[in-house]
Amino acid sequence: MHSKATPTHCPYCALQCGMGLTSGPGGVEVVERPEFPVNGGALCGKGRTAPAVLSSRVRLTEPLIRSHATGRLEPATWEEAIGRVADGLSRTRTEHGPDACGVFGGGGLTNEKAYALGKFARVALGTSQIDYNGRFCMSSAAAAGQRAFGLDRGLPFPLADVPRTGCVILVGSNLAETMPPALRYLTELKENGGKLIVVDPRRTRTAEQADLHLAPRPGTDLALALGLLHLVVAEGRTDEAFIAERTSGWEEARAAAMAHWPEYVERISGVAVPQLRDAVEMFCDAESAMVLTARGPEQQSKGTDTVGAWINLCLATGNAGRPLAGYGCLTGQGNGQGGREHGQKADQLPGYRKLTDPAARAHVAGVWGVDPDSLPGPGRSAYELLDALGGDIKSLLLMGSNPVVSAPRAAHVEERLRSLDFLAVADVVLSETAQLADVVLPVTQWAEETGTVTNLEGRVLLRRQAVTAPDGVRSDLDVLHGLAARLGHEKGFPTDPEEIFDELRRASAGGPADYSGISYARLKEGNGEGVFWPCPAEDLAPAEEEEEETDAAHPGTPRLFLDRFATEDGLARFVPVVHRAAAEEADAEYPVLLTTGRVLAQYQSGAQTRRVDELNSAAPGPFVELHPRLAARLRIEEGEPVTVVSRRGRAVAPARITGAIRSDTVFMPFHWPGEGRANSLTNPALDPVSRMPEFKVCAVRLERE
Ligand SMILES: Nc1nc2c(c(=O)[nH]1)N[C@H]1C(S)=C(S)[C@@H](COP(=O)(O)OP(=O)(O)OC[C@H]3O[C@@H](n4cnc5c(=O)[nH]c(N)nc54)[C@H](O)[C@@H]3O)O[C@H]1N2
Ligand SMILES: Nc1nc2c(c(=O)[nH]1)N[C@H]1C(S)=C(S)[C@@H](COP(=O)(O)OP(=O)(O)OC[C@H]3O[C@@H](n4cnc5c(=O)[nH]c(N)nc54)[C@H](O)[C@@H]3O)O[C@H]1N2
Ligand code: SF4
Ligand SMILES: [Mo]
Repeated sequence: MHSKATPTHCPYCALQCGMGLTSGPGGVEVVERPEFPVNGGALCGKGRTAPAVLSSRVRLTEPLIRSHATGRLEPATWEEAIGRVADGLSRTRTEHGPDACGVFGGGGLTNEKAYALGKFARVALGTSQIDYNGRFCMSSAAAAGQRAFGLDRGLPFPLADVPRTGCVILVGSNLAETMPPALRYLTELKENGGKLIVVDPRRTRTAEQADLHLAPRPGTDLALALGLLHLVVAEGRTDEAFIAERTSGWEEARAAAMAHWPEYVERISGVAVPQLRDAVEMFCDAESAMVLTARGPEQQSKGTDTVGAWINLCLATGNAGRPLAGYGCLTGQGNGQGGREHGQKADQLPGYRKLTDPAARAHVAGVWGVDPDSLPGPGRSAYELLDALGGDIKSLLLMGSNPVVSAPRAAHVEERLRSLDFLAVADVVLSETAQLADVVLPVTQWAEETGTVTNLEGRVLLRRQAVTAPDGVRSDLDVLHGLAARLGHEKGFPTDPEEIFDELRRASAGGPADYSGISYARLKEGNGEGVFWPCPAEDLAPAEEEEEETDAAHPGTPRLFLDRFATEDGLARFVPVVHRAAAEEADAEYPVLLTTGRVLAQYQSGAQTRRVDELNSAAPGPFVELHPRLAARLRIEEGEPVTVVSRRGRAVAPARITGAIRSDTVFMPFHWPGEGRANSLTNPALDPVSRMPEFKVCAVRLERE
């Protein structure tokens, strides 16, 4: 790497690619950081162009307050803005009680911010009503991982293990577009003679790499996984020794799977029986194998059971709890992993502790210096919280999300946001959600501040400040500090990220996601390759002893479950699951299935990437991807605007006709607001366990403009 460059990490996805930043006359430049192991210097176009969003031309540089006189957002001082937010929240609290204040966070926030936000909600506001956008992301995989293994860490092994296994089933991940530098792990897998199976209703750039591509109807992965398990049993390819020694609950799970005959699964999923057999053969012939899931199977109203079925397949074949084998989830957002561990989730305290566990409450309350009984109980999940705005939630503080674009049934969510007594949004840019706010707080972003993030492997990384923020912006930590002070909490909300991290270490000590042995000093060591949690400290008592700690320190845990699973008895739990239909199926009125997802050059709600010229040229707007047969039947031509109608609303976007999608399904990316907003259509049907909305399947009809 360039000697003057600061080593840091990309602002966007969970791969958290290492990059270097230099500041020169031409502005901030990205240089390669080949020594960082996860991406080895490679970056996608989003990461390469990320400095464009640092520019004052596209971002917020002063607080805004909605004027009573004009109804418009007008520039204000920080003093006024923080005062207005504190007043808005306190008024709600006085008039309607603390639970009338809502807080909504994001999986892109650093560990320090996520921790401070959770503490702010529970201690400074005293509200139970906090959740975050990660609920829309990997919550089903997290719930299934907890249920089966007793612990949720997206990948229980480093990505570097992937090329060394024998077979990978990649379910509903388009990582060639969503984590391009990670594609090299699959390329190496194939070079090493390993097999790749991709399960996706579309023949994506990722699916093109596969030895076998299974293209199920959206929403039928549960049947598919059960059908594969049925065949594994029928063909005598279970690993009985592993099942006996390392698992519990097999008889019930086996019986449930046996009801899923291959022919029945073919009828439900559209995947032909010979393909099911080929998949089982590839998977079972391999000495070791992995199943990796992403949003395809997870963002369903049965996502938890679906991931559970894929885990059962791993367990039944002995592909878990040993090297180069296992189930993993490819988490999505920059701090998607850490963001779900430290307390911005409705039911959770730092260190992945449960809010309902008396011992956890006592421990964290001790660190926070409050009475355990003063901590509220669990609140609502993300969609339920958004749906309650204007009902019993009257004010909302939102940090790190843009639900006007990204929430399911977005027109309804937008209407709920508008119905609030008071909305405050902290953001880098004037997002579609910030545009609705009473107060907008302009904050610093990635390269302008230091903080830790935990990537999809469970690797805790230090993302360092590399440039100075423009005048007029403050960090999210400053915002929380200022608000807490006005709400009567002068202490407990420091602005220095390292100070917060040291508190987080203590709060997480002894919990499932134990960070107590990790320090900023340690994260700076070597190539900055980070430390995998859990990483307990031998003795954390004097928190300042980091320097000397290094020698005897716990090495961190790159690979989980090798000796035992994290359940009470150490055994992995099979869960008996059976197929069920999507919340909405195609019918005469809405005969086509809609699925949604991403394109390479845009990120999420697009709030950041839609402000980068190069990315807009590559991906200028929404589209409706449909098969030539469907297009011919409806007489839709390439590029022609198509109206897509669901029970929630309508959206219009140009047709993109391709043989790479099933003919009963259309696909829309969700990165844009306005008339092409995919989330005007999506179904907020929730998974009963994870409360994940069904982004990946709903019923629609297409109309020509
Ligand atoms: N370019 C880009 N990269 C990103 C992001 C981004 O917005 N843009 N976001 C980041 C985040 S937060 C996340 S969560 C990840 C998401 O990463 P991915 O999960 O890879 O992304 P998606 O495009 O949402 O969905 C993946 C695939 O699921 C398929 N799919 C749809 N329905 C089904 C189904 O019913 N079953 C199966 N098996 N597959 C289905 C879609 O066709 C799609 O190809 O990406 C991260 N990286
Ligand atoms: N139809 C459909 N909808 C989906 C999905 C799908 O597949 N299909 N996927 C879902 C998934 S997986 C996800 S993760 C969500 C994501 O959807 P969103 O939650 O909307 O995600 P972002 O667009 O990343 O929003 C982050 C916001 O925070 C701002 N921001 C960035 N950094 C900071 C910071 O440090 N502090 C503060 N205060 N703000 C910051 C950004 O500018 C942006 O406005 O979308 C979900 N919605
Ligand atoms: S793959 Fe993800 S982390 Fe890497 S450069 Fe692209 S957006 Fe950034
Ligand atoms: Mo996500």
